[in-house]
Amino acid sequence: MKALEGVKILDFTHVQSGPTCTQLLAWLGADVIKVERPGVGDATRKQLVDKPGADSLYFTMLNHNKRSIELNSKNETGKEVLTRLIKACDVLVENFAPGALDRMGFSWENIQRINPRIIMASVKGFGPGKYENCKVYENVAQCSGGSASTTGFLDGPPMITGAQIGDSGTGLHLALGIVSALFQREKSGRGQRVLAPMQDGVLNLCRVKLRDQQRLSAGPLTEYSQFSSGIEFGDATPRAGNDSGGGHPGRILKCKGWRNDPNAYTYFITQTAVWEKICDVIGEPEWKTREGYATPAERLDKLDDIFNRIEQWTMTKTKFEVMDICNPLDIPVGPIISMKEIMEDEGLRRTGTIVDVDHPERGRYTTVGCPIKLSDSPVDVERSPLLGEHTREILEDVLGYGGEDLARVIESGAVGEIKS
Ligand code: CAO
Repeated sequence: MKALEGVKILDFTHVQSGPTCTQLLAWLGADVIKVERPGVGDATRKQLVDKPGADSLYFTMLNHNKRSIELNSKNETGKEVLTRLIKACDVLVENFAPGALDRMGFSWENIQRINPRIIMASVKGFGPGKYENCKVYENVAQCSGGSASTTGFLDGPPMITGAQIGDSGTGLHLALGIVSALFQREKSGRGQRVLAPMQDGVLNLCRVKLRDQQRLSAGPLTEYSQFSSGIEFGDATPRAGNDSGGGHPGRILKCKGWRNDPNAYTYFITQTAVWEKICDVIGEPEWKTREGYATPAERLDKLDDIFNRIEQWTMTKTKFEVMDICNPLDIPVGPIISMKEIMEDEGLRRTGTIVDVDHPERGRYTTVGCPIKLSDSPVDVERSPLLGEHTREILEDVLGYGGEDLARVIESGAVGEIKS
C-alpha cells in the first residue's frame, strides 16, 4: 500500500519543472501516465546525451516510476484518446507554454466539462499579469523571483544557483497543491485548478531576502559581511556572498588541502550558544571575556577578523576533521560535499536517497531517489519508461480499447508505433 495508491495522473509535462512533480507523485504511489509526442517524446530524452542512442540522464533522472504513452493530441483520434484519459484520471499535470493546451482544444472549461472531478495542475513561468504569456526556463525564474539579485558576491554580477529552485522547486510547490486539492475533493466532490508560477515559487524560497529588504529601512543589515567591511548599503537587498541568512553569522572557510581541492572548505557558524567553545577550539580563550568579543552585538563589526582567525584554524584541518571536532561540541559546521562524494556516500545510499537503477538502453546509472520518507509508504525507484513503452497497455487496460476500436486507433497514427 502506497500513500497515493489508486490516484491516476495524466502527466502532460516535459523538461524539468513538471516532471519533478509527477515523479514525486509516482514515488508516493500514484499511477503516472506520461503523454508524449509520437516519435519525439519529451525533448530531454535527447538533450545532453552521454550515451548515443539511449535516453539521456536528464530524462531518466526526472521520469522514474512512470508509464509512457505516445499520443498526438492534435489530431482527431488523438483528441478522442486524450478525452478518454481525462475521464479516467484524477489529475492532469502540464507545463506547456501558456495557451498550448487551449490551442489543442483542451481549455480548463472543456477539461472540467469532460471530468468535473479532475484536478488540473499547471506550472507557468509567471502568474496572471503582464508576463503571463512568456516562456520561462530555470534561470529566467531565478532572475525574476529575486534569487539572482541576492546571490553572488557584492563586487560581482548577479548569480544563478546550482539548486534548480525554479524548476524542481516549483515542481515541489505544485505537488503540494495537487495533494491538497485531492484532499479537498474528498469533501467537495469537485476538482479544481492548481497553478504554481515559477516566479512565485522562487520568491517563496527567497522569502528571507524580502525580509531583509524591509529591514533595510531600519538601518544597515549588521549580520552581512558588508557591514563589518564598512561598505554602505544601497536601497535593495544586496548580494551576501556566503553570509548566513539567519541570526548567527556564518562563512565558508578554507580547510587543509584547499589549494588543490576546490571543495576543501567548510561552512562555519558562530552560533551564540557555543561562542565560548569556538574560542577554546581555535585557541583564543581570552575572546570569551575580552571587551568587543564577548557578545554577538559587539562582534558584528569584527566579523571579518573573527572569521579570518577561525580560518587560520580550519586550514590546519581537513573539512571532515573540522566536522569531527566541532560536532561533539555542538558547533554547527558543514563540509562542502562534492557531487563525487555524494555519489559515494554510504549513508545516502542506505536511506535510498542515492540509488543505482538498471536501464535497458544505458545500463546501470546512479540517481537521486525520493527525498521524502514516509514510514508507511516505502519507495522503490523504477527506471524511466522508454518512449511509448506502455502505449498498448494504457489503451487496453486503462481506457478499455479492444478489437476493431483498438486497431482503428493504432492505424490512425495517433499513438505512434506500437512497441509490444
Ligand atoms: N501532441 C501534439 N502536440 C504536442 C504534444 C503532443 N503529445 N505535446 C506537446 N505538443 C505541442 C504543444 O501543443 C505546442 O504546440 P503549439 O506551440 O502549436 O501550441 C508545442 O508542442 C510546443 O510546446 P511548448 O511551447 O510547451 O514547448 P517549447 O519547447 O516551445 O517550450 C517551455 C518549452 C518549457 C519554455 C514552455 O513549455 C514553457 O514555458 N512552459 C511553462 C514554464 C515551464 O514549465 N518552464 C520550465 C521548463 S523546465 O526548465
